[in-house]
Amino acid sequence: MTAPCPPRWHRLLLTGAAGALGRVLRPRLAAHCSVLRLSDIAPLGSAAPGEELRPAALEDKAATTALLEGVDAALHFGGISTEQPFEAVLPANVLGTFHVYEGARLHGVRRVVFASSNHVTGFHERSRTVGPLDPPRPDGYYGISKACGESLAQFYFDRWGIETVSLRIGSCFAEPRDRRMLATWLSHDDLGRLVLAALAAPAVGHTVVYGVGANRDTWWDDAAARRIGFVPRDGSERFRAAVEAREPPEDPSSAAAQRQGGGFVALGPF
Ligand code: NAI
Ligand code: 15L
Repeated sequence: MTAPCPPRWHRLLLTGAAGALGRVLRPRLAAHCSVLRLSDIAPLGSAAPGEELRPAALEDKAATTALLEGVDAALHFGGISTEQPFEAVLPANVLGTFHVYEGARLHGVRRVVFASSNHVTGFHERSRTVGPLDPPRPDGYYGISKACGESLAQFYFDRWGIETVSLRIGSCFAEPRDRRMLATWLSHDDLGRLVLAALAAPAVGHTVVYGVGANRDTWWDDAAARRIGFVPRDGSERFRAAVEAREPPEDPSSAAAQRQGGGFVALGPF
């Protein structure tokens, strides 16, 4: 009988662990670390063997910086995940991400995987293929907050040598929910593979990658994702017939249909 491989990391931190993607990652990370430290402001359930529950609000600097003590790497998935007034987004996403990086600096953590978003570039036209080197064109306050998070990641690498892979995740759901998501969808299993690649890739500095599946149509350059070793296995095509039967065609004259961010580009004012 082959002995199981020892886990690659001793302790990993996952913020946003009670959220949709946190719940996807929690079981997928278990085999890869001896201790999985889980944090959120929402209830985390009970700890499984090898799990540490550490509730914290990202706005709370002392509590959030303390989360980083003794961890090998942090997966920062906590925060506001939808378009909301800037007054709501700013403390959770900008101050909160600053606190995660300060914790990394104070406690010598060398690697962060940051859940950024495709909404950093959501105002680009769908007719373009956009890559990490193209200018950000956030499609709202949420996208602006993720662009700030990426700037924090770049600064903490340039100033302190803390490496980050910023994941501009497309639409990570069990299935694509609308016609736009046929191009932006990322399966839960591919998210797990992407996060493990981002943790393990050597010498990433600050690397920005789009997190998108093997979909027929795409608006994003996937070369950087391939460079960190991520190759998606799931594509949206098997859902196309059902999505197109269920969802009316987008109005081609609308901004939402023309821009990559979809409906986010037309939300507000709040
Ligand atoms: P979610 O909203 O389900 O989970 C976010 C979690 O963060 C929640 O459990 C919430 O309680 C926690 N949180 C919110 N404010 C907080 C605060 N002030 N302090 C501590 N915890 C706080 O979102 P989801 O879908 O799980 O997304 C996870 C991350 O991935 C988010 O950062 C989101 O912006 C990003 N993302 C998700 C995409 C998706 O398709 N699900 C696409 C692109 C990015
Ligand atoms: C995101 O950034 C959101 O967190 C998620 O809920 C989806 O709206 C996704 O983008 C998307 O663009 O579909």
